[in-house]
Amino acid sequence: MDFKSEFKEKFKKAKSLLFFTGAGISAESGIATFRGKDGLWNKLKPEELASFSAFMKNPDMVWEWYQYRRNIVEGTLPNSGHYAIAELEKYYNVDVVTQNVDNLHERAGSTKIDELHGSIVRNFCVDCNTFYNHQDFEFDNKVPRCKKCNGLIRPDVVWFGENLRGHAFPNGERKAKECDICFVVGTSAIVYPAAYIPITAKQYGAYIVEINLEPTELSDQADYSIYGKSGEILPQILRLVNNN
Ligand code: BV8
Ligand code: ZN
Repeated sequence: MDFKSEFKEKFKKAKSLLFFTGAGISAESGIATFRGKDGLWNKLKPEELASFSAFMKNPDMVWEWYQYRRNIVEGTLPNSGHYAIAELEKYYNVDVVTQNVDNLHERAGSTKIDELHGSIVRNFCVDCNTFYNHQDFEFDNKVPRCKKCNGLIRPDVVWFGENLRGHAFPNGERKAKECDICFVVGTSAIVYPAAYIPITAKQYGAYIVEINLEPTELSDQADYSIYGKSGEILPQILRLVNNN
């Protein structure tokens, strides 16, 4: 693939890269996206599953949906897009700010990751906040109870209507202000406040490169939109380093 010379110039001079990723970067690993044609949410509305009220109304149903997704995630591997981002750490300061909860960036070897929407591999008790991982007990399709207080255990993901937890979002904003190039990979860029990340990067002078199959809400903010599969495009961007 021949990239436009303006991008090649910026890429050569850059010191700090930010990768803002969404479900599309994991599509080639076999994990369905949310809003695509076979999207996870086509069948059910997000509010029916990814919200605290849905969980409290029907904990077993929401737990079972996450178990289903956990099993898919456990059966998949990072793809060449995740690995290319991890490999770029050898040549640049690379930060990953992801909306994904599938842990694939970490499994591909990226070392600086902010998970804006949490992670499907962690769980915690809604009453006493005790954390539980897979190793702690055998998960089945019924919502588990906390060993300490018998409270309901939920996945450590951010649901609709919930504030983002921890330092992920402030960290992501700080990195957006400092990066030279912000790659926006595989996201429809409609979920907020996550979608503010590339907008902040743009406001602070970063060069915005969108990698997606099609135009998105963010496309008019992008300096360069590269259409295609991220699993094919990112390794070609990595190869630019060796040609520099
Ligand atoms: C909150 C975790 C404060 C659970 C998810 C403005 C400001 C603040 C809030 C809002 C606002 N406007 C609206 C809101 C409310 C809401 C929101 O954003 N709603 C949207 C739908 C309009 N936001 C919230 O509720 C957030 N909390 O704001 O707190 C607050 C508090 C109280 C009351 C009000 C506000 C919390 C949002 C977090 C929700 N949790 N996930 C779980 O995963 O189960 S969101 C979910 O969507 C996932 O995290 C996912 O990552 C995220 C974004 O989706 P994408 O990753 O972009 O995936 P999608 O399928 O949409 O797109 C995939 C893309 O990839 C496509 O473009 C496709 O073309 C492309 N693609 C496919 N294959 C490939 C590819 N590209 C390249 N290569 C390929 N091979
Ligand atoms: Zn508890």
